[in-house]
Amino acid sequence: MDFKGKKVLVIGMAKTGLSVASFLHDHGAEVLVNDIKSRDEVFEEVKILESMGIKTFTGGHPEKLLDDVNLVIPSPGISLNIPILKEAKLRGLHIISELELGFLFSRARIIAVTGTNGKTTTTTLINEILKNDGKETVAAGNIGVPLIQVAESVSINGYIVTEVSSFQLEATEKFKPKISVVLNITPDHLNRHITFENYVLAKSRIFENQDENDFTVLNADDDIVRDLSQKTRSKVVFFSRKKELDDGVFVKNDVIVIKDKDRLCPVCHSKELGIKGCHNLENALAATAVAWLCNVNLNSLAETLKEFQGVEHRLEYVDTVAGVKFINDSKATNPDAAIKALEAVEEPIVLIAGGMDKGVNFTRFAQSFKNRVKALVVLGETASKIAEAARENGVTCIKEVSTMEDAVDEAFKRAVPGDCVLLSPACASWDMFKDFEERGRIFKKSVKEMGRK
Ligand code: UMA
Repeated sequence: MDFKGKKVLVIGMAKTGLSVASFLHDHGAEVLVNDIKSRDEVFEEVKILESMGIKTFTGGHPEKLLDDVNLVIPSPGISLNIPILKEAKLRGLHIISELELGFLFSRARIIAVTGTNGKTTTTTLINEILKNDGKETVAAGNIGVPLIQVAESVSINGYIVTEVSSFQLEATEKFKPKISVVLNITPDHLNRHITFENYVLAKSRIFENQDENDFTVLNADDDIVRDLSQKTRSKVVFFSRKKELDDGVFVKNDVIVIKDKDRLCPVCHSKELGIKGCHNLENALAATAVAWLCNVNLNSLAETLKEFQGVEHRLEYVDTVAGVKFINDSKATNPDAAIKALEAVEEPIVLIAGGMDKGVNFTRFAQSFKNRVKALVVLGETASKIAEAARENGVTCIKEVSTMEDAVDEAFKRAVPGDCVLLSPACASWDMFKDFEERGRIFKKSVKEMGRK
């Protein structure tokens, strides 16, 4: 792609928009960055862009911005159905995601990881495994570092382990990872994709362009993911936590094994994994499958699987105050992720949940409270929805609050030594916080301050 003399409209002025704009500007394009927020709200971003000589337009998405434009790159958080993007489609303009742009400029082998839950943990773990085996590798994508930011920096012999979301996959064309991974698919982001089928279709785009020289790693225990094997042209490698496979990665007598035709290679004991819980075992199995495809030394792989302790905001231990353990699982932005957290915690739980309403149902979430959640503190747009589902499932101790600081105080009041206060919201954070990282940081700060008191 030659950008000299080309006019590009970048929509969204946050992480993605800033990276894309600066990349395209450096490659000779005339760039205009547009955001729905007012100039005051994106003051810092405007300052950065204008200091580079990049034009900005804030406070709306007027269609006149499309005039003379050659390419449109919306940020992942922006629906392709907003009027300006519908108009761009009508005008036949080229619309691609940042993921596509990053792919087009990468020379390295791309390992792409998607799924409703576990993406960030698995992406980070694969990157650690490859790094500890002496390979050139970088983690990027939905994890928080736009692919375009690292695309040109990794050599043809290296790897870019990319976390990809359904949002990013919606506007891809040629995106073709060497290895794609689909961990699990359960309902999420239905406010954007409208139906579960659309969500599955968006996820399936991860292997759309792969061929028989590429690999797709799939979870054999997830019916929807397993059936995707019929839709990919690449070689499928299954992993399973529940059953032995003819070929692939699974658990036999509590040992993680790789089965390659008649050869059975033990990797390490599943209880030795640094990350805990059934969902994390699945993440480790997926990472093992990728390591196998990348010819990682088995001793080095086992060492990393044992050492890796997980990532911030995912079942992250914060502190123990007066015998009460606090765990930050702010990344649980959907019910399924929060259910997995509830399963992983062994102590009686005082749960803090609630956040932005994405249109999902909380019945299954509330059913999973049985024998686990002794008290519930709710906040955010979904507070009463979750409280109602919990009441219908026999939870009587429920408190509604309006700040995270109050949530921590009220949860602590309802806990006794030996309990665990778990922040696992089951919802996105954008109703009250900038992102799930900010929500997790405020939770941790409140816990520390309460501990000091
Ligand atoms: N905006 C508009 N018009 C709109 C909507 C939004 O102009 O109609 C503007 C907002 O005002 C804001 C900007 O768009 O200024 C935000 O864009 P964005 O939401 O794409 O945010 P980025 O900071 O660019 O972050 C994105 C991903 N965000 C989303 O997909 C929502 C980040 O994933 C990702 O880390 C980052 O790119 C780098 O790749 C976050 C996420 O929550 C972690 N992802 C979802 C998830 O994991 O469930 C998919």
